[in-house]
Amino acid sequence: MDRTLVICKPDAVERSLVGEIIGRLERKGLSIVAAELRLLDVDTLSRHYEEHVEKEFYGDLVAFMSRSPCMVLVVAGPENTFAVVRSLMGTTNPLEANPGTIRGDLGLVMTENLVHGSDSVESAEREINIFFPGL
Ligand code: 3AN
Repeated sequence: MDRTLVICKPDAVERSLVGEIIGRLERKGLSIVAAELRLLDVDTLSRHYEEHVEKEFYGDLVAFMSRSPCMVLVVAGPENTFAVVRSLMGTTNPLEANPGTIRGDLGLVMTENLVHGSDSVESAEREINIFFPGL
């Protein structure tokens, strides 16, 4: 089994799309192995988004991600499960994401793009350790 971190972002929780997103992951055949509705703090977000801390959009990203709770998930499946989740998510900008993907079907705004998925096996283990240490 391989595993990856998925975050249903505040916009997804506010819009009651968590069930829709988890349903898509489950219908694909992936398993939910941990889940918690959690209000993320600035310190946790700075660890999670360490590669973006210097970017000009970082302040807006943190303000958005901490404005209301996220549903944080660990998802398990076959080798390279991170890549399966990323293909279900669609590209970062929902305006460019393909129909059939979570972002392509459900999103319209760059920052408010509904979902996060780890971008490599290494990122997945690093991020799972931030949100679910010891899992
Ligand atoms: P992804 O979530 O597709 O892996 P990343 O890791 O490049 O994308 O970016 C993390 C988050 O930062 C994105 N989900 C998006 O909300 C935000 N973001 C990325 N690039 C930009 C940008 N150029 N302008 C505004 N927000 C951005």
